[in-house]
Amino acid sequence: MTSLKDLAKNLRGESLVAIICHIRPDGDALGSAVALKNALSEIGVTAHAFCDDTVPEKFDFIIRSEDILNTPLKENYSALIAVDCADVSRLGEYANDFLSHKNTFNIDHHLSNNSYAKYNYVIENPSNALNIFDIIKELGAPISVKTANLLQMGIMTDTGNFTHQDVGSRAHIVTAELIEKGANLNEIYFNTFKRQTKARAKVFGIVMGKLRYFHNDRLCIATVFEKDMADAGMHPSETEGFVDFIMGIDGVEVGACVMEMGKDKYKISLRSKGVNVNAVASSFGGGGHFLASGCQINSEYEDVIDKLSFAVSRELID
Ligand SMILES: [Mn+2]
Repeated sequence: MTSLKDLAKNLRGESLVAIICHIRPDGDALGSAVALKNALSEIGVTAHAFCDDTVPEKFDFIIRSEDILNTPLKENYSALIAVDCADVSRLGEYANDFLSHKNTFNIDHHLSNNSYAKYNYVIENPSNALNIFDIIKELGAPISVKTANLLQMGIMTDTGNFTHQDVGSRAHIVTAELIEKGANLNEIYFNTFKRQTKARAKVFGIVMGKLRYFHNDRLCIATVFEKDMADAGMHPSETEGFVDFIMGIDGVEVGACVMEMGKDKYKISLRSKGVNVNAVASSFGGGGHFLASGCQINSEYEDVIDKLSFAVSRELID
């Protein structure tokens, strides 16, 4: 692996670079890419940032259309830099550009990263923005208010606003410094965690008013019907967070959000406090992680609920 010193030295020697973040970009991917772009520009390295996807609307308080491009790489870049990508396929259409370029950098924080670049700087951290912070420091580039906010957004979104189990003191120490540089935690939290459309608020009320409980409340199922989404004008992607909400209910060990995706087609998101929901999802051809997974069941609604309830009951430990 490349040391922080060598990485900074190499970056400083570049003239025109392209920074690429992953598809389905989150706050850490966007914050890492644009913060590094700004910092490199400050020390005379021209940088452009790319993503092979559209930037979700909720980031429009900080990410402008010129910050992240979604165009083919036309210029003759001296280096390509992947940020927040555990695997080269996460670059989407840019993966081929990356693999055929001779001078590539991989800056990431995922344990599963498979070192796919010429220079790999992979440090396990709760957020890649913490790695970008170290690199900016090593480059000796100034941290503007905007850069401070971008890095702070990466830290807050990847740590679940400092609540994930892997969050140590470092995220807080760096945050203290970013606050001194002008980071506005209140604005970032509001835009990335709280803000929602009126349509989502409406559907949320309908869904939470009709929760179903099974096995002495240990399983709670929320159902989002197509008609409710259509009536309110809510996009299906806005159901993100529904299943997390029900995990806060007393007694609930497994939460399921059942989303209607067409006639007799249901997409299911599962969360758990200790029960193996990967096994539940796998029994329907899906999968994921032990405590968070997903699957699809194609059947009539009540049959879907029966099948799901039975599959969960097999994993519940007394
Ligand atoms: Mn990340």
